[in-house]
Amino acid sequence: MTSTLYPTRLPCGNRVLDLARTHIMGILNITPDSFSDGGRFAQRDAALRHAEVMVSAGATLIDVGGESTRPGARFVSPVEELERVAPVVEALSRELDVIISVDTSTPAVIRETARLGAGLINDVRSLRREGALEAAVATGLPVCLMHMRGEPTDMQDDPRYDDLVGEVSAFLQGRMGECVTAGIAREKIILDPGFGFAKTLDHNLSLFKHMGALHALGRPLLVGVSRKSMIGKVLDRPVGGRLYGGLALAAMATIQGARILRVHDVAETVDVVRMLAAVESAK
Ligand code: 7PJ
Repeated sequence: MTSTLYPTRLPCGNRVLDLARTHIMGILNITPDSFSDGGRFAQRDAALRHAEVMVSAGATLIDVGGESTRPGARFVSPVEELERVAPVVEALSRELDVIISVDTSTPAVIRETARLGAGLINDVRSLRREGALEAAVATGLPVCLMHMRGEPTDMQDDPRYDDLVGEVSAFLQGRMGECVTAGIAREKIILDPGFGFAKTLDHNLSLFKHMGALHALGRPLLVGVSRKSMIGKVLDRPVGGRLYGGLALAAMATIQGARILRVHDVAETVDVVRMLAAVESAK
């Protein structure tokens, strides 16, 4: 697993993430229309219990999301998104020893969840929504910037690249520059290739194979492929049958130096990462 070119201690609100090793981020969807949880964790208490299970299984981060970014998902108003996410962030912050990441592009959600104890802002739109960058700066929290083109509604309309890895890298470099100019320290930025976002199957596979090139940007990588269609397409499996494919990708991402794996299946992925770490640290 690659050595780091950056400081390994990342303060996330009142907790610290140690970037010397690979961490598991458990996905907590509070979205009635989310494609793999089907809204089962819509209620705050159910969400809290699900988060507790993920933390016991070894998740060091919980990613709370109130807006589905699946292609064709319904628009969620900022008020509705905040009503879904805020009670959960507040409860997690009170009850669990975990870094709370908030999967949002919405300025009001960024500001309010930071106040309630969030430790990381995870935005699939890389803070490009009006007011989002200013809101993120105001929180002082670290941010995860992800590559995507267009919006979830149109991102899968025939995406094309002349130089996939170069374009993803240039995009992330550009967003990182905007963030630094706006007042977010470079040391607070995490980068994500954005698997499944404005990419065909071939794009996803190629980007996965070459993700190591993104280390040249000098920041930790987050990888999210859990249960995604790139697994479904290769293996011809429905969402419920993508675990082993996802674990193979989790192992490969870890070996390529990814520092955060965003997953639904926490216990299984923790075993993968621990096993790799044991071999890695052997004589
Ligand atoms: C990602 C995400 C991802 C980051 C989603 C899904 C779609 N955030 N939010 N990276 N994917 N940073 O989980 O299938 O890949 S929502």
